[in-house]
Amino acid sequence: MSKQWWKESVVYQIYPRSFMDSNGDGIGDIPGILTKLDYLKNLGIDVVWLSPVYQSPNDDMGYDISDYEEIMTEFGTMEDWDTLLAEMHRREMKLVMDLVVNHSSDEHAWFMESKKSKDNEYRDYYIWRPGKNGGPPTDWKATFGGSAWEYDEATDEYYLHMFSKKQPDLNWENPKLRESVYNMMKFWLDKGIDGFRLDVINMISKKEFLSSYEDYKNGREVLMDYQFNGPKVHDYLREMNEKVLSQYDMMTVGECPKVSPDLALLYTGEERKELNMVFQFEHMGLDKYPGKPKWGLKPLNLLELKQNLTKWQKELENNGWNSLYWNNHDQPRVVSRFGNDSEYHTESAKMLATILHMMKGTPYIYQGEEIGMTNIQFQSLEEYKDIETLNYYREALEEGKQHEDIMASIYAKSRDNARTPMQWDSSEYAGFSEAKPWIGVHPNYHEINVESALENADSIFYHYKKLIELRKKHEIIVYGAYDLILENHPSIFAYIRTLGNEKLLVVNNFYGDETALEWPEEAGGFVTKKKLIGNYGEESAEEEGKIKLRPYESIVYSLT
Ligand code: TEU
Ligand code: CA
Repeated sequence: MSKQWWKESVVYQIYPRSFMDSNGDGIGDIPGILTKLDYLKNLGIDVVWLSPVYQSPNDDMGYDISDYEEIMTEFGTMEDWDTLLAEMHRREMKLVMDLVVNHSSDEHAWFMESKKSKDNEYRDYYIWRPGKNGGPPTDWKATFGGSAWEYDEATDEYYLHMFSKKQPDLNWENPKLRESVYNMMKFWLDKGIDGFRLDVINMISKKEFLSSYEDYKNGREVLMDYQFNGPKVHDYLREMNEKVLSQYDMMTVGECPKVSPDLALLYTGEERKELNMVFQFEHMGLDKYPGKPKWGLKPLNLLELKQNLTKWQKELENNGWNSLYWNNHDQPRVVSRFGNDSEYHTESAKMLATILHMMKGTPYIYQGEEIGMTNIQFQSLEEYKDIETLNYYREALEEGKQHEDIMASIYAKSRDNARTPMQWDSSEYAGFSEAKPWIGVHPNYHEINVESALENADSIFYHYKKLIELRKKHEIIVYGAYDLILENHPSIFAYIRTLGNEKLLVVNNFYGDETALEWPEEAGGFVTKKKLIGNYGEESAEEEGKIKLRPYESIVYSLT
């Protein structure tokens, strides 16, 4: 297993629209990000993953790109971007950009050409099919609802869009399209970026077009799988690696919904020469019903979470590399989702952070996670901006669901939970903007904000900062072996890290009831024991060989 800078890094994801507004239009922007680089440096961040900042009509908030080589006007200019990169590199921070090439915007020049005529030279940059029996080629559904096919009258054909109809899927079967993508990637890499996060990259190869759901629902394959891990995805990624990625000192993390560890190794095995890491979603699916949409609320079962995270730790232990995350711009806030954002807000946020950051892999922190930002409950649907949320509301209502039940699902799972403005201080609009922001600010910004976090030595911020410092100081955290202990304990998540003759014992009370455990024999035989980090100050949690854990208590011991 080779040592790499991206294995030893901590990544911070910025969702630019909601991070910092510098010019008083209520929308975050690149000059705003510039003013916060020292904040990120203070936290200990090595790499920033910047969600898309390219020209976009914002049908899907920038994940619908109309010009891959121009900065979105609302976010600033290319000069602003050049300054951001220079200022990041000056602080020895790296920049990873978001690569969204499963689809473009329907306002991209390629699509404007493609839809002009069947023999246009860009026609095959996208996936066009004639209709069938007076309807779409197949009865597939798009991720954001509705049919995955949009009819175009001018050429009497349908085009495929796995997301919104303003996000037509690119045709990766077309070598010209692939070359255009590779040239665009080189444009950004030659400007000096340090990597890419590749959006839904396991969808770029489509499995053969079967006539309808029936082919899939009748046992052939789970319906949604037709989108993922198609027959040529590895051919394309090996070609991308050979033509682009291998020519730069960079990192890649591919977003791969529905991958399992065995598939993840096909994307990230060092010998595969494809990607460095993937974002997998299995742990993000444990509070929904299997094979069903995320809106069905199933309580999290800690044993399932322990088993799933351990499976990923073990199966990628000697090859590939785990990405470690609880949050991103698509996921609800973890302190509300898996922790306790009321009476044990600080303790549970710190506990969740420790569970993740003491594991083997590259940790990703999503903006606001480091100060314990929480889910939001907008009182009116108009305050929600996310296309996925709004489409869900409408479809669920049409299916006869009750407003209250639909809102309960939206409160728990809407992507807008992650997209409320970053809370910098207790001034109006949380210091994010001088103007009313594009989306509502969480009313708890008076209590939860960066300024108060920086003034409080016991804040969640300083817990994250310390976790990052520990990762830099103790090689065992990056490269040590992981072994789950107490696997059947219903409320304790505990594991051991081992490197040479050093061990770490990581114990976490996942819930709000006091609990205790005998000192684990797997953590025996040590000469010295030192508490590296905890979330209840300094007083000892041990009594006669037992570790007593208070609500959400989390402790890491170093044993040598
Ligand atoms: O998300 C891919 C994806 O699977 C999403 O459907 C996500 O898992 C889901 O919304 C969770 O509820 C990527 C981007 O992260 C997302 O923001 C984009 O909307 C999507 O691709 C299309 O580009
Ligand atoms: Ca702005």
